Amino acid sequence: MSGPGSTIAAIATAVAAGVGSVAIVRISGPQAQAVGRRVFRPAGKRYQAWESHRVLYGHVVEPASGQVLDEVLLLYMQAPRSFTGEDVVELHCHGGLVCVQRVLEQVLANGAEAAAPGAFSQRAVLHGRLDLTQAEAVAQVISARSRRAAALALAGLNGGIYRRIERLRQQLLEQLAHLEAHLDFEDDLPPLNPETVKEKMQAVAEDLSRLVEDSRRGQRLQQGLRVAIIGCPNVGKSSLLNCLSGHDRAIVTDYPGTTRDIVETELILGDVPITLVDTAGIRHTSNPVEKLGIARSRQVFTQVDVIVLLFDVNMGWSETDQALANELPEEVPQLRVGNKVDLLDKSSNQSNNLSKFPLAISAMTGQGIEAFTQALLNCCGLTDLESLDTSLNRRQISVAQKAIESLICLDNTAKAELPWDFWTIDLRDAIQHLGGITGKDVSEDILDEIFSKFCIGK
Ligand SMILES: Nc1nc2c(ncn2[C@@H]2O[C@H](COP(=O)(O)OP(=O)(O)OP(=O)(O)O)[C@@H](O)[C@H]2O)c(=O)[nH]1
Ligand SMILES: [Mg+2]
Repeated sequence: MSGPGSTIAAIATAVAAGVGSVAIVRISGPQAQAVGRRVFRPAGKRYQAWESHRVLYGHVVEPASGQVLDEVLLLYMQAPRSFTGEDVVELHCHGGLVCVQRVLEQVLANGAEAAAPGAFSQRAVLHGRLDLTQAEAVAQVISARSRRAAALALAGLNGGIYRRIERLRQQLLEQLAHLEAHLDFEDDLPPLNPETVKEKMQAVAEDLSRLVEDSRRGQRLQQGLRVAIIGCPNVGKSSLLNCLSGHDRAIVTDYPGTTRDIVETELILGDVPITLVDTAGIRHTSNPVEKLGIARSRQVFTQVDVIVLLFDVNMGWSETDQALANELPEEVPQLRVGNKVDLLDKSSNQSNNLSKFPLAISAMTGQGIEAFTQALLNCCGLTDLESLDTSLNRRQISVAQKAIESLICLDNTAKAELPWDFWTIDLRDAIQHLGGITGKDVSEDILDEIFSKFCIGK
C-alpha cells in the first residue's frame, strides 16, 4: 500500500462494458483537491469555489491539450467528514468501461497513486472513521445476495459486532484489573473468590461460543447454499429445478436421460440465496454422451452443501436409489424426497410409501414444496433467521475461537488451583484476541493482510 500521507485514487464502482449509467473515480489524501483541480474544468463561474459536500458540474480534461475526456459531477468532501477521514474528491463519470478509465488515468498522471485493494477502508480505520469490524462489514454488505444477508451485514456496519465483542472484552479487562490489584496489594484487599472469577469467565466463554455458532449460520446465509438435485433418470429433477426457480430453465421430457449437462440456477428460498444444480440422471448406459453427463453428476457430489436425492414416490425407494445413496459422501447432508405424489393412487398400498417418506412433493403441481423448502433450510440450520442479529466473518470467527481456547486454558488453570498470576496470562491472551477482532489490538501487518483481501476501490 502507498504510504498513509499519499494521495490515492481508484474506480469505486463496478466496471463493466455497456452497463451502469454512472461510474465513480475516488481520490483520497492531502492532495485530493490539488489533483482534482488539475483535471477538472468547471462549467461556469458558480462551480469554481470548492465548498465541502457541494456538487460541481464540469468536465475532466487532459490538462496539456485541454481535450475533454468526460462530462462529470464532482463532489468534494473535506477532511475529516469523508469516508476515509481525509480530503476526498469523487468524480462521477459516465458508466461503462472507457470514460471512467480515461478519467482515472488522468488522475493518476496528475499526482495521485493507484490505490491498493482495500486502501480506502484501511484509511477509514486508521483515521477512526470506522472500526475494523465495520470496515469488514462494508465488504459483506456489498456481497450480500439476499435481503436478510444484507440486514445482517448492515448490523455489523452499524457497530453491532464491535459493541458485542467490546462488551465481552471490557468484562475480561475488569477481571484482569481485579486480579492484578490483588497480586499487587494482596494484604490490603479482601480475598478473591476463585469461583466468582471462574463463573464470570465461563459466562464470557459461553456468550462467545453462542456468537461463533450464530456466525456459522450467518456465514451460510451470506455465502448461500449450493444444492444438487441427484437421482435416477426421469424422477423429475429438472422439473423440480423449474418448479423452484419459477421458469423453464431446464429441458423436461418423458425420455429418461434428458439432462446431460449440469444446469445451474440462482434463487432465494426463505431469504437464503441458493444455487440449485440439476444433474444428469444416474444409471448404467452405453450412450457415450449420457455417460459423460453422468460422470459430471458424480463430480457434483462433493462440491455442494446439500444433496437432494429425488426418487419417484410411486415406485418407492428402490435398490437403485439405495445404491446411489451409498455412493454419496457422508459429510454432505442428504435429503431424500419422493416426487410425483400427485400420481399416487391413495387407495392402493402404494400410499404406504407416504408414511415411509414424509417428504413427498409434486414438481408438477407444487404440492409439498413449502415443507420441502423448510426441510432443506432446516438441515443447514437456516430457519428462524430473525433471531440472528450478529454474525462474524470467517477471520473474526477464527480469532473468537482463539479467545475461547484461552478461556478454556484459564478454566484448566483454575481447576489446577494454580496461583493468580497464571490466571492473568490466559486472561491477557483472551483480551488480546478479542482486541484482534475489533482492531484495538492488531499489528499493521495484520491490518495490511486483512485489507489486501478487499477489492480495489473499496
Ligand atoms: N405427474 C407428474 N409428472 C412429473 C412430475 N415431475 C416430473 N414429471 C414428469 O416426469 C418426466 C421426467 O421429468 P424430468 O424433470 O425431465 O426428469 P429428470 O429427473 O430431470 O430426468 P433426466 O434428466 O432424464 O434424468 C416428465 O414427463 C415430467 O413432466 C410430477 O411431480 N408429477
Ligand atoms: Mg433432467
